[in-house]
Amino acid sequence: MMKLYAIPVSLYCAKLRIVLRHKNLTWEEVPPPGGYGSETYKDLVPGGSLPALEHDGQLLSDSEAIAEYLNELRPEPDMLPGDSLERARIRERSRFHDTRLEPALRALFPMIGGERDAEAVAGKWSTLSERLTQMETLLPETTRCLTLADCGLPVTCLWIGELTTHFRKDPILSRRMQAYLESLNAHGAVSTELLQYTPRLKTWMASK
Ligand SMILES: N[C@@H](CCC(=O)N[C@@H](CS)C(=O)NCC(=O)O)C(=O)O
Repeated sequence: MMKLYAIPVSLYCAKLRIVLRHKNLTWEEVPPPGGYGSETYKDLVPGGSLPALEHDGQLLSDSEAIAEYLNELRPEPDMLPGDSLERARIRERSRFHDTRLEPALRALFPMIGGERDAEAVAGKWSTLSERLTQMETLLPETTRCLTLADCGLPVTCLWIGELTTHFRKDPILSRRMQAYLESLNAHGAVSTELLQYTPRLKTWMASK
């Protein structure tokens, strides 16, 4: 059986659980040996990042590489459909999420709980809001099916909603984005993940 090295609250691990469920694959989820950031885990995954996937004696890291691997391993339902341009658009959107939007959200994590530098939060919040607007321009008009680009966004936006309350900000998820998220939530793989992830996020926030 496939082994997914993951921690419950990791956004990129949540992204892969959505792919795995949508593909109807079974997997065993285990914490990184020796703990998050440990040398023992780095012996397995030199970069030390989560998630990583062990399959057929091979170890793969990076959620995007793993997601594309799973899509080829189990071709149906195809999560990277269409002609070359459509597939490039899906990759473009997915990478924008991973390299621009999610890091802008992550930049706020050190500011959760404790003493708050309002000016620093405002700066990071404004960058996040800008990234979200940019992400919106990449969304397709219609959602024919769940694609690889749709698996990171739901949990990232769940975090954005949570941090909106935490930092007492005005909502930044536009109507268009909310409607898009609703259409994603119609997929069982997404709604199941959100259902299971939400209490983990609340517990993590409460611990800060
Ligand atoms: N681009 C990577 C990013 C993964 C990532 O940043 N994971 C976090 C946990 S959510 C992590 O492992 N951070 C610690 C590190 O990179 O050393 C991916 O998609 O897998």
